Amino acid sequence: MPHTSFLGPPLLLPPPSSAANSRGHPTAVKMSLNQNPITTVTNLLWGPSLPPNLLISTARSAWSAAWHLMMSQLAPSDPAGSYTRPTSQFRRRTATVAPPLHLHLYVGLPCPWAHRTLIARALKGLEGSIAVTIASPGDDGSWQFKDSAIPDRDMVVPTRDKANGCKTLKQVYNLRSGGYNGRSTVPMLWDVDRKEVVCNESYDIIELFNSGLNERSDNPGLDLNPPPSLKKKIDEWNQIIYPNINNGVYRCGFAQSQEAYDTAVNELFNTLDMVDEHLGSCRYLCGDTLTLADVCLFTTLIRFDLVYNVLFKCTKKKLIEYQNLHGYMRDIYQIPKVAATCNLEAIMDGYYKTLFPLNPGSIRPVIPSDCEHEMLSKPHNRDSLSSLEKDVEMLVS
Ligand SMILES: N[C@@H](CCC(=O)N[C@@H](CS)C(=O)NCC(=O)O)C(=O)O
Repeated sequence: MPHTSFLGPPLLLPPPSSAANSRGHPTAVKMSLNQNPITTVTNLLWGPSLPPNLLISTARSAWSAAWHLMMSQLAPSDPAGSYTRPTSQFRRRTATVAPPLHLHLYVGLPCPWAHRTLIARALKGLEGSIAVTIASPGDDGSWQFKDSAIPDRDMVVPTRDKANGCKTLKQVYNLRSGGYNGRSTVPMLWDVDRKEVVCNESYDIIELFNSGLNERSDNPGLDLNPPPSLKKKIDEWNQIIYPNINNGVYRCGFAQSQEAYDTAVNELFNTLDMVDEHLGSCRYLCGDTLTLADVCLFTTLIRFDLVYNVLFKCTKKKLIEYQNLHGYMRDIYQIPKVAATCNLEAIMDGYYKTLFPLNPGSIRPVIPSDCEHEMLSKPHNRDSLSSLEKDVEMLVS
């Protein structure tokens, strides 16, 4: 009895009128089994009278084994089943080395890490000096390039590879001298002249965009990482938010054991509760000034009710139930140029249609009403929490 949700009612529940055949198995089961390719095979192997429970337990074991195999490739885990994110291979920790002259940014719209770089690029006014190629998720989850069918002037949309003319991101990584065997992830910052990966770690890239390219920036006065006292606060927030929220939602969604999920989900919601309370008296995480820590938190929040709440089982609360966090998210969404970096449709498609082990039917749910642009554009009334107006003016300039 207990497996009714796995293969669905036609296989499992004979209609009340079904009669038993000569061997005592319900004839209705045999008829509905014949409509299903799996059961056609089982009929051939074992005859029409295979007990449904055996079919179900076989399918369940096979799916479970396949699921663990697919998950181990999608999301490496430790022996306890907790997701362990692979480290980025190309870091750029030092701002003392002069950045290459011609930089090109590769991103994908569903990716929260890549989204950070699009926001920092927009706020710093680097669009004119750093071109961007927007990859699309392929069926196998790897990044590919194709122009969007529907060009949208107000919104970032997928593009062909504008720097190298490649078909896939893997091909771009392989253009570097020495090739590449690691994961081809976005964001990736590319040195156009040397044909080399500069960096594929989002935080390093946003730090560089913030302070390393001011002579090429249209908004050099904006500092999202101001020293000295705020830098310490920013680091402190990042150390709380990265493991528990940014990566925390992935630790929920990619957990491969109940214990791993329970730990991740508790840490996620305890941290959200704490940040929500903090934002009741502060406009941004570090006070009146928008910082890199806010950019990093925002890209997870904007995906929360859209994707993580359902697909990653972050179900204890929806973000809309957090009054301060939701207002804070709307506040950042409404900063000029930020909304154009949030392609909500592409975000939903990217998660629901490509994370096969989590959503094998690839059905994309309807957009939740609290995530629509109209809702995100509603007044946030958080200006009153801000004692300094100058930073906000700087963002709008
Ligand atoms: N630590 C990296 C994480 C980047 C990352 O995981 N990107 C994902 C998309 S959200 C990716 O490109 N995955 C492709 C793969 O693993 O093959 C960062 O923050 O930049």
